[in-house]
Amino acid sequence: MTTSIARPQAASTEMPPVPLTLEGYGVLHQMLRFRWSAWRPLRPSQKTEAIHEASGLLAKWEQNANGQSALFSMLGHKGDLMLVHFRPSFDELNQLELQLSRTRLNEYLEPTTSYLSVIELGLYESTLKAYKTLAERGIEAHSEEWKREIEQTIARQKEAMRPRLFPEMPKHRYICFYPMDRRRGEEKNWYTLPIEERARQMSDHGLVGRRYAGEVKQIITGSMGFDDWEWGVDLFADDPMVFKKLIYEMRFDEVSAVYAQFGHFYVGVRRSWCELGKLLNGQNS
Ligand code: 76R
Repeated sequence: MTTSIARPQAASTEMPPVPLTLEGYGVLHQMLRFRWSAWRPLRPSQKTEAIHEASGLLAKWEQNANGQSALFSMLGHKGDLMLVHFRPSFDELNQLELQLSRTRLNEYLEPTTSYLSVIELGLYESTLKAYKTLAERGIEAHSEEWKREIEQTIARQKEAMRPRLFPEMPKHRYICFYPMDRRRGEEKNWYTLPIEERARQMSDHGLVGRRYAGEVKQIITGSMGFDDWEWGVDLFADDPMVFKKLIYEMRFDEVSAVYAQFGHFYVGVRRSWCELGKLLNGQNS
C-alpha cells in the first residue's frame, strides 16, 4: 500500500488492452476432396495397398500419446474427408502433413482448404485481476517487475489448465468447425472496447456456453498470425442438432450479436482409421 505513493501515479491508470492467453496444442485442419474418378479404375490390389499404407499412418496418429489426430467423413461439397491434428509443435504438424503427402493415397487427395491454429484459453477474468493488482501496487505496465509477475500468473494458470490446453481428441460422433473474427467496423469495433467491457461480454458468453456443457465439447483455437481468420471454433457432439441450437442461442448473446463474423462451416462424421477402406471402397479391405 505505502509503496504506491512513491511510484508515478500514471502507472496505476494504464491498463494494457490485451487479455492474457494460454496456448496449448498446435492444430491443423485438413479438408480433402477424394478423386473418385481416378480411384475407381484402380485394381483392387492397388486400392488395398494404398488404403493399408494410409490407414497405418492414421492408426498411429489416432493413438499418438502426445497429441492425437482424427478422421471425419464430411458432408457437402466442401470436401470428402477432414483430418484434425493436435500436436505439441508446428514442426510435428508439418511433418505429418509431409508424411501424408508421401503416401500412395495422396495421389487421390486434393486439399480444398486447411486451417492452422493453436488451442487458446482466453483469460479475461484473471487478466483483469492481475492488471488491477499490479496497478494498485504501483507496478508500471511492461516494466521488468510487471513482466515477471505476469509470467508467474501465466505459468500458474498454464499448470492448472494443462488438461484443457493439451486435450485428448474428443470422441463424439460429429464435428462442426468454423473460423471467425471479431468485428472491426467503423461503428462497432471489438478491439477499441475497454478491456473491462470485453471481459464482461466474454463472461456472459461463457455463461451461455456452459449451459451446453454436457452436450457439446468446444475447443477454441487462436489463429492470429497463422491463418486468415482470428479464431477457429471446433464443436464436438453426439447429436448434430446441438450445433444448431447452441450457435443459434449464441447469436443473441451480445458478443456474437454485435461482434462475431463467421467463415465457412465444416461438418463431419467421425470415422476410425480402420473404416477408411469402407469409406473409399464401400467395404472393409
Ligand atoms: O468458461 C470458460 O472457462 C471458458 C469461457 C470461454 C471463453 C474464454 C468460452 C466458453 N468461450 C471462450 C472464448 Mn466460446 N464459443 C465461440 C463460439 O457461434 C458463435 O456465436 C461463436 C462461436 C461458440 C459456439 C462457443 C461456445 N469463444 C471464445 C472465443 C475467443 C474470443 C476471445 O478470447 O476474445 C471465441 C471466438 C469463442 C467463440 N464458448 C464457451 C462456447 C461454449 C459452449 C462455452 C462453454 C464451454 C464450457 O464451459 O465447457
